[in-house]
Amino acid sequence: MTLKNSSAAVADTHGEVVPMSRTEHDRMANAIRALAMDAVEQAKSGHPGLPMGAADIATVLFTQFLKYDIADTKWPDRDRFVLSAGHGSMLIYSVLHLLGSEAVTIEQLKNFRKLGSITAGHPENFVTPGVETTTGPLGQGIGNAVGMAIAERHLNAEFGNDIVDHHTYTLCSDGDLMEGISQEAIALAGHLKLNKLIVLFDDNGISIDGPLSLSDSVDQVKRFEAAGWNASRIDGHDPQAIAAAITKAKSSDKPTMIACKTTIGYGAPTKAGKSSSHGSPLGADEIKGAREKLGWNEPPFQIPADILTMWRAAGQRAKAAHKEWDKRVAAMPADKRADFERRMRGDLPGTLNTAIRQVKETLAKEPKEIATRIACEFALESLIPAVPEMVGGSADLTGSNNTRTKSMKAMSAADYSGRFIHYGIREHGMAAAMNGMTLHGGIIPYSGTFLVFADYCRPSIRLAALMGERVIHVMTHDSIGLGEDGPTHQPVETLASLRAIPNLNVFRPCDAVETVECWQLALEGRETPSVLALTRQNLPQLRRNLDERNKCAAGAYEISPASVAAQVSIFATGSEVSLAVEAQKLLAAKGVAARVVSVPCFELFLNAPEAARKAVIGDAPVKVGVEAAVRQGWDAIIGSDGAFVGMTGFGASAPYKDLYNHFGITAEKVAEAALSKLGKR
Ligand SMILES: Cc1ncc(C[n+]2csc(CCOP(=O)(O)OP(=O)(O)O)c2C)c(N)n1
Repeated sequence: MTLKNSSAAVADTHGEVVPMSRTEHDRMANAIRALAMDAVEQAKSGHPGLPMGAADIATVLFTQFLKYDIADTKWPDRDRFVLSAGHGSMLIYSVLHLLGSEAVTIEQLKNFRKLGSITAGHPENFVTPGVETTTGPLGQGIGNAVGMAIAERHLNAEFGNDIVDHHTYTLCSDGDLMEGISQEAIALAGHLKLNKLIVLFDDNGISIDGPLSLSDSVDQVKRFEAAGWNASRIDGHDPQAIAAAITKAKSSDKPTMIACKTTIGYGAPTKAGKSSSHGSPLGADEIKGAREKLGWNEPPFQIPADILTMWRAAGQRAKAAHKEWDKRVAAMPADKRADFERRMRGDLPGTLNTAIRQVKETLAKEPKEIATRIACEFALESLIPAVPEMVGGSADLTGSNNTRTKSMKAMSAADYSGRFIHYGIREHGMAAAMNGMTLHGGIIPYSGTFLVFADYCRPSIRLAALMGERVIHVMTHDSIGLGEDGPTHQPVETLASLRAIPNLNVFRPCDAVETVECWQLALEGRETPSVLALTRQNLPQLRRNLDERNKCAAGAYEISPASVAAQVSIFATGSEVSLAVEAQKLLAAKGVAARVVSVPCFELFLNAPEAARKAVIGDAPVKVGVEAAVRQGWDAIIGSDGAFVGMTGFGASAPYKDLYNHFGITAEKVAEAALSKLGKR
């Protein structure tokens, strides 16, 4: 593509690039600037600086490059655009409106940041059609974009160029690149040579506190190059330079970062280039001055018809490509097509239930005394062939997490078809990339790390929960039961802190059968992320009879009934369930009838109808909770007068059986706690 001097370019409705004058480009970009400053002014809050500064980049990208059909924002082969700097949300809302989004109307822009509008303070993918992911916590967007680019390459390897062949673009600010997560994301993308990933860095040198020189002196171009990227610096207000850099990036064999030098708040007479334009309304006088400077004479929220026409044409530019793609999908072999479409819808294959049943049958025939992490691998041996969209991984703990089955090939730059990702020691980058893969569609990602490192993933897990994304985190070594590695590695508060996240299912299975049931629930949790907390140490198989029902689906159930009316109910999770069953025997020997309830998932249990919950909690006068973790959260089950056997502080380094004795988490102590509540001690 060659551009005439002093002209930019815009695509016609057939997707071809035709010359556009610089004046036309400027007016199109100014439409974004005007909408952003007017909407922020009307809302009396928001961030005008970024949209005004990055308007030229967005105009070039959306009018010349983005393969996008505004009429079908879910088209699977569209290019993805991630506004990593979510505070600049008015950029994406303005663009969606200008492109012709039916949802993002001018009324919505006028209601920016108001209750019930689809133009929230930060972009939310579950609220605004056309927004690919929820951003705002800086650095998450670039992490998601890496996941989307991984998903694209993986599905391309499976379904071919005709069906999956698109780019992922992300606009990042200084803040995105200062966040630690960006390093993990960049390093992973460079290593995997994700050449269809293009980062547009809004290099304006300004953050909230003032000039970046207050806190940063990184050479971002060198940094990206060191991570295996192409990187260059351009004038972010020169449409030709932007177009040339993107064109070059598209033919690169590496991911590309384009540092676009921009002026924050471009056009504002006194605030441009200053942090004062970052995050507050410009004010009436400044806006008046900006209109004059930009030569924009329209009243607020009005776009001249010719500019709107050009923008609307850009919204249609990939329509023909979309139609061609539809034809290619229609021509696919029926089974391949059905598989592709099923995966993109997020439906599970019918083979899943067969696989689950097989695993349960095997376990009923040959019970296994194994750690739940080993049970996980055992389940995965059947699940991986049955559910082709599962893509696993580990943050450098593959052998400990047991997330890789024997047949799984590693994904690499040389072969993206591999279904196991060596994420490296990058838990946060892993969790953000998994969110991106799920958002892309066609993949169910699962991870591996130690439970205690959930904290390193937490911001991304929280966003997965907010967005309602099916990502599955396998987190092993889930208590003091990991033993000698000691308190740095022994989670005590982690389960409680994860349970505090709304819409996150935290599973802690007690044996091999519960492990496969929890896997099934995690896979079926279409709009809910899951954590599977698994043990390092072996556990007996308590569930010995084949039961086709998924008992864990209730969140809690009676695993060992009392022989007569129970005086004591013992509630436990994971490794402590077998200990509770031992305590039940000790109590029986003392003439006290107890029942044991396994609680593999608090969230499912606490969300169950009240009658079901009451039935499981039962009416035994004494309730005891057992979990090798802190009590927080348990009162919802055992009540504030219930007894709790668990941890009150950090663990220690020793063989695990010694630790259970040392911290008093034993069958004897559980029995003692029950007897004491009964007044028998
Ligand atoms: C993780 C995280 N920390 C802090 C913030 C609050 N915050 C919003 S924007 C911003 C930095 C603004 O600088 P920059 O990223 O360069 O954006 P620009 O000023 O160019 O709009 C900060 C600290 C955030 N959104 N996310």
